[in-house]
This record gives sequence, C-alpha cells and structure tokens, in this order.
Amino acid sequence: MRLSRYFLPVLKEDPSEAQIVSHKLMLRAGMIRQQSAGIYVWLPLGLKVLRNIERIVREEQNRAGAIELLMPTIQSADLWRESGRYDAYGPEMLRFRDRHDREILYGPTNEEMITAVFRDNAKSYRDLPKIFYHIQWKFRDEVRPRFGVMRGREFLMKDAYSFDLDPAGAKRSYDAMFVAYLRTFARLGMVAVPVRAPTGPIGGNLSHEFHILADTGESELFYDAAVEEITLNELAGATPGSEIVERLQSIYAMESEEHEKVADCPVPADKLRRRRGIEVGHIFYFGPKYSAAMGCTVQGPDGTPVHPEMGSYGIGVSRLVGGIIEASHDENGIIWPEEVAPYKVGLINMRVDDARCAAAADDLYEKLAHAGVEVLYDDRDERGGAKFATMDLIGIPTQVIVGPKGLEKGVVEVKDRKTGAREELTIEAALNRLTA
Ligand code: P5A
Repeated sequence: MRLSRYFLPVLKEDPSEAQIVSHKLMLRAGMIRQQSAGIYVWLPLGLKVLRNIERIVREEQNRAGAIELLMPTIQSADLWRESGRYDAYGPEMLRFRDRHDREILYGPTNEEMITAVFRDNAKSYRDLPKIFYHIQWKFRDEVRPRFGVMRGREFLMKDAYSFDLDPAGAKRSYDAMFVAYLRTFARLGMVAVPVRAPTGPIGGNLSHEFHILADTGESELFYDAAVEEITLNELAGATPGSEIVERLQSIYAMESEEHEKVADCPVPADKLRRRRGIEVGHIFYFGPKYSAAMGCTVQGPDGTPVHPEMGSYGIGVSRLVGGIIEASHDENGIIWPEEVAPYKVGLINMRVDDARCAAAADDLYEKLAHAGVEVLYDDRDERGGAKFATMDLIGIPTQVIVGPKGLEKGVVEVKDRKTGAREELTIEAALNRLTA
C-alpha cells in the first residue's frame, strides 16, 4: 500500500480523552475513532489488525475442531425468557422494540440462541459432541465504558459453545478450548495466564479467565512463574484429557482477592510472580443449565432423552487489539508482534524528489509485493523525520529506508522496530532477508 493513497490520519499530540497508553496510541496511529461512548469506527489500519487477530483465533478454533457459523446480533426477548435471563440480565442489555412492537435486544452473548439452534436441529447422541463458534459484534451497555476498545459497549467477541453427552465429554471439550486459547495467545506473541475464576452470571462450576500481562491491567494476579514457560511446543502434546492439560489447568494463578484468602500458598516465594493482567478470554463449563431450562434434549444411546452438557468460551477480539498494545509498546509507539502487524514491512523513501531514490524504492516495493510481503510504502512528499516518527508510531516490525547516501554505496538501511537495530544491506540482500 502506498501511503500517498492510503487513509492514515495520525495525530502528533496525545488526545486528552485517552487515559491509558493503548487508547492514546490507537487514536494517534489512526486505528480508531470514537463514534459515541464505547462505540468506535475501525479505520483502515485498525481494521487490518483486528482482521489479523480474527484470523489467528479462527485458525486455532478450527484446529481444535470447532465449527464456524454466524448468529445474528439481534435476538428476541422471548428467547431470553426461556432461560430466565431476560429479567436477570439488567441494564447492561440493550432492549428495544420493532415496528410490530415485539421486544428485541442487541445480543450481549449467545448461549440461548445456540441452545435453541441445537434443540431444533439435533436429534440424537450421534449429533454429539459438537463445538460451534462465531465471531460477532456484541453490545453491553457498560456503566463505565473506558480505555477505548478495552471496555467498549459495542465490541467484537469470538464465542464458542460446546454440546456433549456427559460430563466426561464436556471436560474434553473444555480442555480442547483451554489449549486452543493458550495456543492463540502464544501465536499473538503474548504470555497468557489461565486464572481459575468464579463463574458469575454465565453460571456453572469450572471456569478460567485468560489474562495477558501488562502494567496497566485492571486486575492484580499472583501466579507460578511456570506459566511463563508454556510454549507452542509443549502445547502440541496437550491433547484433551492428557496429563499436560491437567498440569496446565492446575498451575497456581489467582486474582489478588482470591490469593489473599489462601492460607498456604503452594508456590515458593521465589517462584511466585505478582503482575497486573488484562482479561482477554473467559471459558465456562456449566453443564445442562441452558439445555434443561430450554427443553433441549437428544435421544441417548439407550433411548432415553438427555440434556446435553454445555460450556461457553469467549475471546475479546477487539479488546485484544488494545491489550497487545498495552503489553508491547515503547515511548515512540506501538511494537506489533509479527503475526498481528498490519504490514510486515514499512518502506521509507527519504527523498521523493530524487529520481534514483524513487526508482529504487518503487522497484523494492514492486518486488516485495510480488513476493507476497505486505508493505506500507511511505512515498509521500514529507520530511524524513516525520516518516520515521510515523513508522515507529504505527509499529511496523521491519523498516527499510532508501536514501541518496546509501544508494551511492549501493545499500539500504533495514531497521528492527523492536530492538532498534539498524543494518546496511545491498538491495538484493535486503530483498532476500525480507522475503525469507
Ligand atoms: C463466554 C462466551 C461470555 O460472555 N458467553 C459466550 C461467555 N464471557 S465474558 O467473560 O463475559 O466475555 C468474554 C470476553 O469478552 C471480552 N469482553 C469485552 N471486550 C470489550 N469490551 C467489553 N465491554 C467486554 N466485555 C467482555 C473479554 O475479553 C471477555 O473475556
């Protein structure tokens, strides 16, 4: 993408409406604009990041055997009356009426709807087990929407729902999602701490919250340092029901209020970590709570009807954009982990008025694009300093700088956004490096 043709409204100053660094940086980097309290427009650069996160979430859901569908944002009040949650949910639910005076709502979550879909379309135990998911906008009329996309009113969630014949099967589904979550956050470049959690209004008896570590996180966590050693390699062997999963689920990690109630912490002091965290995922096993309330049965192997055992599994996709920035930035701006970066390479032409520079930069741009590398090419007529500042601000992992002095020597400069390390490479060597 040529920056001269793109839409990247960056801001030089910190916007006064933002209190935390990710919100400031998302506004300054031209990723989002607020439309009304807790409701945002995703500008082109922000949308690219959101889509990248969605892609990784989707790949890991599919890998775990979950099946994608898409449920609507608008739901009927009657559906929620079936579970008893219409009255229980309170003012966070946005309720309205259609032209026929029927009560409807903007969905804050989809347990009721998926239970109805399964009830109306599945007949026997042979339809089990199943895990469904969708990635869909939600609305919760939060009392205090704040911190930009971190606590929005309209936000994007991946929510999955599992149906099993018995508790042992349900635990396997829970394990599959548990591992998928650790894999997802690791691929996003984050350490995610699985915290044993109280279940709240979703109900049930087994639940984990997933927190990514950042000093500005809303919760304070105490956890065993072993969490930080969980790698994609180890997760490869973590099949549902395996010892690895049991070990990972029982690693000590608690919010401070819970930790303080523990008389004998099993973790030795030198292994106990205290950090702040941002909740980016939450999973629940709640058994037949909704299937029983809503008359969802399948015929069991012996002919008797059974209410499927269910669980639900959420990831805050839009919250993750802010969460990743909280965990990965410096004084100059965002530092995107490779997999979520909106562009992999930021190409800077220092002198658009110099024919040699323009030709060399154009040529590099064409070749990188041809090799399938996503490049943001700053071909604007601007000062070099402003171009560096923009690239640093928007956090593209690798910058390539084409200038007249370098070209004299036949080289360009390649800069790593994260470490700041700079290297002079011939154009050919730079191409090889960036397309490797
Ligand atoms: C699990 C999936 C649920 O809603 N039902 C379906 C269950 N869980 S949850 O914990 O309430 O939400 C799941 C994740 O969504 C993100 N989230 C939000 N993100 C931005 N703004 C909000 N107001 C907001 N509320 C929830 C969180 O990441 C949460 O873990």
